[in-house]
Amino acid sequence: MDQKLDGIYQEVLHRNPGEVEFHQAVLEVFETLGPVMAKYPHFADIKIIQRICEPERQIIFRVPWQDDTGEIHINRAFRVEFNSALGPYKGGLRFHPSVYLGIIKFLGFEQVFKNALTGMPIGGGKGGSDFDPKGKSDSEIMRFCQSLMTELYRHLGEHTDVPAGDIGVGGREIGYMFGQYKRITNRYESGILTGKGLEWGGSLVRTEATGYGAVFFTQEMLKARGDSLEDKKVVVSGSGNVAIYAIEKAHELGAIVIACSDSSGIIVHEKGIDLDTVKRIKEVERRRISAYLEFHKDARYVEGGNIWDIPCDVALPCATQNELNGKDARTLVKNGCIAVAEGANMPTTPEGIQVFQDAKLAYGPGKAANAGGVATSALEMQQNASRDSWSFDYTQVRLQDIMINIHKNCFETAEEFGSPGNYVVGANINGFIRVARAMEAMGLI
Ligand code: NDP
Ligand code: 2IT
Repeated sequence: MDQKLDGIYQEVLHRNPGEVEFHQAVLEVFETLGPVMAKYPHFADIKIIQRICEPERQIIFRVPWQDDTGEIHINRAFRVEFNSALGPYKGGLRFHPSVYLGIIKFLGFEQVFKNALTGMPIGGGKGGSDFDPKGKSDSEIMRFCQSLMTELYRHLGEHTDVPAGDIGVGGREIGYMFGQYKRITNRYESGILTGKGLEWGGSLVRTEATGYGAVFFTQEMLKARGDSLEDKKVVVSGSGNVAIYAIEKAHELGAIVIACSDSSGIIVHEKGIDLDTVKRIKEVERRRISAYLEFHKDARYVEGGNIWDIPCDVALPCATQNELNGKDARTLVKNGCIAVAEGANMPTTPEGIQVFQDAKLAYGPGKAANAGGVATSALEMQQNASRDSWSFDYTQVRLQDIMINIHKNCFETAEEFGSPGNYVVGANINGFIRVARAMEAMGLI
């Protein structure tokens, strides 16, 4: 790594002790910024990198709530408003017991560059709570969301900070939070959250956008190599929002998805995952993926299995951070995998990324490959601002155009900076330069 960058990285480690995921996300970006420092030395003079690594604002608050038996619980919630050089803070809320400041900061940091890559007027932020939604009743989820919003509302605004969903936060939770915001403020401000229901300010295609976008990005990577998704065997980790719609689009484009998973185990169905079954189990009944066997006797369930052991042409990690390590990457390469696109945020460990790059397979990092979700959130904000709602087809075409553009920008930036075919370099540098230029123009902020 460039010596100046290494010094800044040491400072980041010192200022943010114990936040290992944040360190990992920063290091991955720094490892690609050398050529930028050489080309634009004045960015170092005005300390753009140090500023980008320090969130503009970090909010941590208590969320007390009562379960159905009347017992009181206390959770901790976060909103890290990372960078607003390009627009209001934008990024999801995650409810998962593993959430702590280091996770939210890694996600917020990634979000800054991802949002810049979309070319849309959105800054970067992220939030969430260590609340575990698993096994909770609807009323418990509602009371938790209401309690969280009772503090969060004062930090939001269509021109200030606009959250959305992430792990454990979908349409149901966004509804409860929007209702509480409206009640507290006595204002119907559609623009303060995205991922809303279609009847009350949501956008068509937002639910599908991250998964669809990741597959559009895969299609572009394959196209650049004279290939396509037609008849490709695909493996998708997870079975949540991103995974489900990645499976849907992959099937639409002629691929066959043979496996998906949740944190308990994996389902392998060689004749193709039946998506209606997955939607029913996950979106309606909120059960474990093992229930798939009740509907398809010819499928296989492996409790605690490793999905990356299943031979495939294309792998789409759509579950969580660091779910694919160096050993998994070597297995995929050995089994003939030609493309990996990250629907999840930072799912591949640094060692895994190195294996993919050494093997020269098409590897699309999350910042680029999963940007379709937040981009469609920005389309929802546009519709809200103009009190309009667009058709499914029109919105999907906008999403696809955005993904084609992100791919093109990453591809060309990688070539310009001497690493052809390296989408990590392309995404990091392209996103970084957009944010850095805006910060430079705005003076010392
Ligand atoms: P969901 O909560 O809908 O689904 C998450 C899925 O990942 C579930 O199947 C879950 O299984 C699995 N999972 C979560 N944690 C683990 C773990 N520790 N080990 C194994 N599996 C796990 O979330 P999303 O689909 O929305 O998010 C998935 C990923 O995509 C995340 O990385 C998120 O940050 C990223 N992302 C999401 C966007 C969005 O628009 N929703 C946009 C861009 C990125 P289980 O139910 O067993 O926990
Ligand atoms: O990681 C992400 O990009 C998201 N969870 C979606 C953020 C958003 O504001 O739509």
